[in-house]
Amino acid sequence: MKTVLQIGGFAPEIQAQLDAEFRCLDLADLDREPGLADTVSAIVTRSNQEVPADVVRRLPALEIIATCGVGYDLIPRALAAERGIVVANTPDVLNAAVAELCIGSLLALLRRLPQADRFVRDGRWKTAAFPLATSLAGKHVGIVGMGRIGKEIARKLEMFGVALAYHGRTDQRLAWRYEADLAALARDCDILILCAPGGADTHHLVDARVLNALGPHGYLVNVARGSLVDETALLAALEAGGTAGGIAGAALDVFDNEPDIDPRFLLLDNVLLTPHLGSATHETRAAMAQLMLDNVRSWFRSGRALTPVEPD
Ligand code: 8YV
Repeated sequence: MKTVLQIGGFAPEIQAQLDAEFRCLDLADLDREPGLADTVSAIVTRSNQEVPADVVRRLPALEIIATCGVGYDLIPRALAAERGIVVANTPDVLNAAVAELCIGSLLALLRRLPQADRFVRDGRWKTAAFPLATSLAGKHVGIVGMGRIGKEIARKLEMFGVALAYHGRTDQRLAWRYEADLAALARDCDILILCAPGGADTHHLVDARVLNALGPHGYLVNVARGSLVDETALLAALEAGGTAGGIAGAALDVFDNEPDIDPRFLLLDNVLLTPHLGSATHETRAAMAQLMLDNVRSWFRSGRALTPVEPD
């Protein structure tokens, strides 16, 4: 029976399969009995859990790191590549769920649905009309990161009668306009949606310059990683709101230092805050965990993972 180091928890039905097929250890087991580290041939984890490089270095027999999630920014991939350790994620099975969360949050932000719900619950409808909001139809939407999830969002957004453009590392020659300059894209659009991978290459991709280009009538949606945005600049832009140097609002599903987000966000009425819900549906998380399991099984059976992360 292969030995697997588990970093992070899984639903009971997935844990039962792991326990039935592998000897599952956690980091406390390694600390308690260091010799066990030599037996570990796989790590199973979640995209929001860090896989520390020093843990990987303690595992001489490690062959695969399989994460439940599409993001792999918390996995030491350079070290894994040096050691010939394959990294496998769970792409595609969560595209629809993240796209739904993105568009649902965007609509809630533009039409101010949380505020409208509170308006009714507080009885204010009896004496006043809720203020007019902003339509999505006819707006110019810029998508940052036209990968699998970005394409799913674009395809769904086309039904809302928007003009789409995108920014990313390369022009993929798609039906939508490519903009190589992110600030130029921000300047040209009403809504900027972030769905690029996290990591060093995208750290603070959206900074004060990009936010200023988006402008006081612009909206930001982040369903990617908090690290894509300079949060100090974002807070300043949100606090300025519809005035010079500000942005009109943001829908944020990801943050620096989750779940201990900057308390300044809690004081803002022009922000929709969600707790990293992108893939958080029963169906999607079951499919992700199953694919993570199948990656490990496939590796041990055939020496190939089903969905390895392609080298940069
Ligand atoms: C969460 C995600 O990480 O897939 C990703 O990269 O950000 C989300 O799915 C979730 O915790 C994955 O288990």
